[in-house]
Amino acid sequence: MIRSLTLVLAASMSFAAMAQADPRADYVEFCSDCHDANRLGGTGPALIPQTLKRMRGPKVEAVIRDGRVTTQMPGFSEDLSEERIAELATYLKTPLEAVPPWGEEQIMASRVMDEDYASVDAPVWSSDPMNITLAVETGDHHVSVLDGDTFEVLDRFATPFAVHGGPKFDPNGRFVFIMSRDGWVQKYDIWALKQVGRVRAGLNSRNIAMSGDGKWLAVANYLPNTLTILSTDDLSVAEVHDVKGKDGTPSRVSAVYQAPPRESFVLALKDVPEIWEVSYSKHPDLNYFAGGLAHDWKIEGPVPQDTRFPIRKITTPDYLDDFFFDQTYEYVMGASRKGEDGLVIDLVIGQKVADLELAGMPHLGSGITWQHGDSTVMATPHLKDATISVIDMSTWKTVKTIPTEGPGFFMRSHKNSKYVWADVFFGPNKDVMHIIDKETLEIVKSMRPVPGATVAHVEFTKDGSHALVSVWEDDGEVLVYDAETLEIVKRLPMRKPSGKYNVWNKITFEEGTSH
Ligand code: DHE
Repeated sequence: MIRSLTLVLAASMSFAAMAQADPRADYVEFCSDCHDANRLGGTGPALIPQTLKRMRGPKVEAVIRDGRVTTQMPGFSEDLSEERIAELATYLKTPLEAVPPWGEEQIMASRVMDEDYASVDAPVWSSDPMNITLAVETGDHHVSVLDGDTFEVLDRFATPFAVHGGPKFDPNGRFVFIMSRDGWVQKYDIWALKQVGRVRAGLNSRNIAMSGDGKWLAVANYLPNTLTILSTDDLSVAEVHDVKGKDGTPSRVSAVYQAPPRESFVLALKDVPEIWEVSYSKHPDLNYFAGGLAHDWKIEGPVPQDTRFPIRKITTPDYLDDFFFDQTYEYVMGASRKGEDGLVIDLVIGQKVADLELAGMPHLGSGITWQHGDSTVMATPHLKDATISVIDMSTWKTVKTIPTEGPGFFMRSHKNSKYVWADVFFGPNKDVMHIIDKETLEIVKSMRPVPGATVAHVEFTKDGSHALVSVWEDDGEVLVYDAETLEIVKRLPMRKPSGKYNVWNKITFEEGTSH
């Protein structure tokens, strides 16, 4: 009798424990209202490994337990035991069993154009339109619009959750497009200081690129494996390309860049050793091509005249995740996946033309160029190595390896400045900003403006007279430096400011800025 009672009790206890840790049921009960039944995001962000594995600061368990300050995410410590929280976190980090279709129909259904937006004939402010600078504040998902002369904040608007990569301006510098990791693209009118609309171009996206003519915005997606091309006018879908390598292997798109002289977008692919070039040239027989070569454009479908965006697929000797272009956009420098070296592809002939000595996982996307003696040099930080590589772009040889106080993320300069600014993003010296002399290629100063705080990413004003530096903390600030004396002249409090983007430097492809 006692034995059978014990068995019944044990069985019911283990049943209770199992019932307690049913993460799918917990997800439906506690998360799905805000994060969507499919975990793809609603008023809250998508809860999928692609997003969560990058989560810095508090771990997923801690956010479920305690919530997130300054957001609408509450804590669930009173509803869920530690065990259930841990199981729920594991469930959220599990890949989706199936990715729902996200093609033209779904993208168009997500589009919201603001009804209260009205176009204006001139800016509603009196600042220099070419010296406007945007500061992305990732702490509470806002962008501050700064007057680049007075550093007055003209507007502060909400962005989609978790903006990544540089916002892209149209060629007139009036409209700006901002992308979030959940694939939302926001269009904002700087003249009117108003959002124009939003559309979800992908489910998990990497970055965006603006066509040289300002008509198209390309969105690189991880989920699904697509490249979405939007009309910049009304955010409508122009085309969604399924991305599959020459042998049919589907691939995520690591990044998309614009190559204005070639009238094309260039894509870095994650899962196939190929570079893609997607033309937005309207030439009727597609014969126009900067290098005069059109024979290997792959036209999908039988009618070239109707194919707005023909694709050219170039096989590469290695997987290339990250790119840097020379000023002519003929040569693309790529970092190899192994992080041991790199190579140069000539886009005209579609062939590798040089190897690069680039150990330490270079972050080529933040590379910059400047004139050094008779040649142009390109400098890139490394994500895994406390060095900056300086490469001569005529010989592709590394002319200098500059030791730093830790691996860095971003670099910036300006043609009117004699210095390059390079952060130390990782490690104990993340509060250091190095100042490098562009002529001697030596570090001439290492600044620690806020000891212990991450100090990263620099942008210059239009004339290069001031440099804006992020104190990349929740209670952070943007420090405005006199770029000559290296003294702080103004401090602008901000919520975890990340990148800053000056209209003029971006639309003119200023040599000291990464594109
Ligand atoms: Fe970025 C730009 C890739 C992690 C902040 N980042 C870019 C670009 C690429 C890229 C390809 C250039 C796109 C553009 O601007 O159009 N970033 C990657 C990664 O592969 C990596 C290492 C890992 C990942 O999960 O994506 C990565 N990036 C980060 C971060 O952790 C950062 C520091 C914080 C964040 O917000 O996610 C970060 N990345 C940025 C910023 C830019 C950027 C601020 C724009 C720099 C600029 O000046 O243009």
